[in-house]
Order: sequence, then structure tokens, then C-alpha cells
Amino acid sequence: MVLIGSLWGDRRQRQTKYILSAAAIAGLEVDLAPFEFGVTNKSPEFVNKFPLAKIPTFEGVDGFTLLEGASIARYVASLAPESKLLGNSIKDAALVDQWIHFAEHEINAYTDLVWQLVDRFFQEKAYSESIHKTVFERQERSLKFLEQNLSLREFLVTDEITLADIILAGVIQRAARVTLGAAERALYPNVFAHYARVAGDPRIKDIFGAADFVEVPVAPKKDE
Ligand SMILES: N[C@@H](CCC(=O)N[C@@H](CS)C(=O)NCC(=O)O)C(=O)O
Repeated sequence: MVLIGSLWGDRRQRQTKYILSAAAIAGLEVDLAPFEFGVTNKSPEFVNKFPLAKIPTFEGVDGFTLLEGASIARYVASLAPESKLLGNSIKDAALVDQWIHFAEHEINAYTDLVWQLVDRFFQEKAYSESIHKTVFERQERSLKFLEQNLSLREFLVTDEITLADIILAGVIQRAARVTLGAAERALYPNVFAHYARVAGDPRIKDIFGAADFVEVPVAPKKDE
């Protein structure tokens, strides 16, 4: 395998899973740098290179630097066109991008918002049941749309795994650990069959790890 660069990230993070999975399918090696959250990404050396101080970040063997998990994964995929991770044509690549943006912004953004609400991340540990409900309903609308699409095909863009499928699986794994308990998951059989197909692919199974889904959606923390 050809070494393409170093990655700073956490294996439990969905974005790091996107990048490692893309590299595994593309047959490229990415060196996962030693990393301690809150320490490595705050070090002067890291901040000097990546001033936003977030992970994941990437530095190629040629010194090219990149942040944003989906963009790093897309770059890795583009280095191996024969992997077909971006499909077979310019239109396929546009559809891969469409589904990546959809997964991140129309599904994952709501998971993150619900997580921040229930974890009482906001000032004064504010929690609002009505905001929680509204955000969850926005996610439901996206999931219904996705369910319909996945009732027609095994993978999102072509007849094999593309980067869109990998990123969607990362987003769904996270949603099923926060907003989607067993009862909610039962409403989306095609979405979860797709998840099992992608996360169970022998090339990336170990990167995705155990599902660790919740039985019921995560409830708001008590306000101490
Ligand atoms: N939009 C970025 C988000 C990255 C991100 O928020 N990473 C978190 C860890 S999951 C982080 O580094 N947080 C550190 C901080 O906020 O200072 C991506 O998708 O890569």
C-alpha cells in the first residue's frame, strides 16, 4: 500500500471512520498519528498547522494540509479512481457529493443538535422539549426520504460502495446512538439494511466497529 500522509483523528469519530474506510477500499495507507483529544489538538505545533484546532486533519507526504472529515475522505478517494469510490462519471461524482451533503447536513446536523440539547451543552444548560421535537422531526423527514430512495437500490449511487455510502453509514451509526432507538430504527428497514451492508463490508468492518446502538433515544441529562 502506498503511504499518502498522516491523519490526526480518533477512531471512534465518524469522520475518522470515513477517511480510514476510503483509504482501506482505495488501497492507500494513512498513518494515524498519536493523538490525545484536547492535548494534541491544542499543542502549538498542531495549531500552527491547523489553527481551527479540530480533528480530523490530514497532512499529505507532499505537505498538503486539509481539514473537514468528508473533504479529507473525498481527497483520499480521488487519489484512487480505480476504487470507484466517486463512481464512474462526473455525474456519479456529483451524486456522491449530493448524498454526502445530504447525510451530513440533513441527518447528522440534527443528531448533533439533539446531542447538544440533551447533553446540556448550551448556556445555562438550557434544554427545550419543543426544540428537541422540532429538530427530531426535521431528521425524520430526511430519513423518510432516504428510506424511499434505499427501497429502490442497494447503494446510493452505483451498484457498489461509493464514498456516499460510507459517509451515510457513519452518520446513521451515530444517529442510532443518539436519536434512533429500536422503535425508531424499525421505521427505516431499508436504511438499516444499507447500514449493515456497508458497515459489514469485510474491507471496513473493523473500522466501523460494533454498532453500539441505543435501545431508546438518549434522554436529556438531569439539570443539576
Ligand atoms: N466539521 C468538522 C467537525 C470536526 C469536529 O467538530 N471535531 C471535534 C471532535 S468530534 C473537535 O475537534 N472538537 C474540538 C473543539 O471543538 O475544540 C468535520 O466534520 O470534520
